[in-house]
Amino acid sequence: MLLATVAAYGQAPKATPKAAPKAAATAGAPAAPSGPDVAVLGRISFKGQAPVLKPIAMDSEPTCAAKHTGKVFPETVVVNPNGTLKNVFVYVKTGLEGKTFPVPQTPVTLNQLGCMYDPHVFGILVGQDLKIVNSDATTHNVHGAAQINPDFNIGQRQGAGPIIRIFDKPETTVPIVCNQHPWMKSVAHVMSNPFFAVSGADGGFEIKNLPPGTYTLEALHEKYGASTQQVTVVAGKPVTVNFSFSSGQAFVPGSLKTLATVIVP
Ligand SMILES: [Cu+2]
Repeated sequence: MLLATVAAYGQAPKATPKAAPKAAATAGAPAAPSGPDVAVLGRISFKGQAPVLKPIAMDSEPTCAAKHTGKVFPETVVVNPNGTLKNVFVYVKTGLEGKTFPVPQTPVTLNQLGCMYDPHVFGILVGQDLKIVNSDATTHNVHGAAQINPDFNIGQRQGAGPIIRIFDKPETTVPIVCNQHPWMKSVAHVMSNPFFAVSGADGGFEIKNLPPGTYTLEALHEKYGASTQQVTVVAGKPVTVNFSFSSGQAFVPGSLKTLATVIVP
């Protein structure tokens, strides 16, 4: 042992490669975790031609139009400047069966501002309050077009207090639309676990505090459908999982595509 150590010290020191300059975030560059609690991180790349979306005609609601400085586009497909896809919902689909998680006391807020929903895509736990706020000088009609949970359809006048809704069962891709303004759309994903994230303006996502184990992750996009990957999380070491969606791919409903990759723990 001692000899080996001496021999090792006797070797000529290897040249240390120069640190590469930090590159701007691109779809191909590895993502770096933002903190020690990040368990899974990655980026959603987008291949192909981004669809050309028409600006929303908001003339019928001048008070909403006045809240925007430029043209407003639908958020159905948002391709970021670095070639990644925004608003992709990534969550742990399998691997946590039988486990329960505390419901956050803080609500998820869905704001109606300038006749747009903010956020456009969000996750919420079963039993958690969804607080729907009207910040506009007009009446909205909040229609949660759920299939598994009860459908709801509630008018909300200017200045009215928040509407609180609670989802009873897990359900992905619940469209929330406004019957007054047909361009308004948000997508809710009702979860039984808190391990989810939405890709942002750089296409990145982070799932924090996921315990070690093997899981199926699913990435959901409202136009391009579902994509799944298996991931094994090891304590103290973030694992990178990148997804890719393509402009040419047909919509693949999550329930069909993911059947083959279900992991029984
Ligand atoms: Cu509305």
